[in-house]
Amino acid sequence: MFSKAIVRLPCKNIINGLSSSNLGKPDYEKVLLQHLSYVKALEQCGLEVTILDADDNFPDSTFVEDTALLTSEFAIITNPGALSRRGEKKEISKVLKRFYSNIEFIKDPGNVDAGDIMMVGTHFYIGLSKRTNSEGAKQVMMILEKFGLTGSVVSIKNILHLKSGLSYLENNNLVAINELINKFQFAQFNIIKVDADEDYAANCVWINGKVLIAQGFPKLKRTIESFNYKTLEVDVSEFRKLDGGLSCLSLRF
Ligand code: CIR
Repeated sequence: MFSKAIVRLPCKNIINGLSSSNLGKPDYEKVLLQHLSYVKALEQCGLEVTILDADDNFPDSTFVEDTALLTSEFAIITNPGALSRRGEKKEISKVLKRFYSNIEFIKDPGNVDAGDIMMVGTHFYIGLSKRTNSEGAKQVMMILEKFGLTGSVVSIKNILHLKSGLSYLENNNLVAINELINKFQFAQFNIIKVDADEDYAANCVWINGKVLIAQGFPKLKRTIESFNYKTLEVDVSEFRKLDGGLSCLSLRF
């Protein structure tokens, strides 16, 4: 169960955020409204949400998930793979000092975006992506082991982060896109397959028994509900323009 979340208000400069999509630039007014609805949805799941100020120095800083991995006992500040996002780690470490006494750091030449890390109980799957390299994953695994947890790596190809194509909904249920369904690492899970035309919605978020899902993906929504989850739809179309999804917008702990 989670009790808290941290989000960062989107800055005006978000329109210059990194993107590999051809969906155009986000509309800042809509960005703010969608972010507000997102925070409300987190609160509906019972989380106490800390809202950080917008930071125009870092266009992608609202995608706060990438900057840290949070567990019940300790936090790992990552070393984001994109140069323009490196400075975000300093900002988030100041904030996490309020919540954690055990804080670890990923160091060069290791790179990690925590959007590449999926928690399943005491095990953490780490995606090797354009943003997370083997050295970064190795450092994460060493830290996890120090605290009695485990990690393993999964290579990904056509998505930005591991969790762009994968979400763990507890109870052994794993939502996954086609690229990931046959990975041996996930053979033990009950796979909820996402149709290719709804791939974007694979990034959904389990919070205390409810599942946040991107608005506009009825097939996956119905399937998830057939597993007895209550879903909460949130419109994140403006964040999608920057390859961002629901999980990227918060740190939950
Ligand atoms: C980036 O490219 O870093 C941002 N525009 C999107 C980050 C999305 N984060 C995530 O999937 N965890």
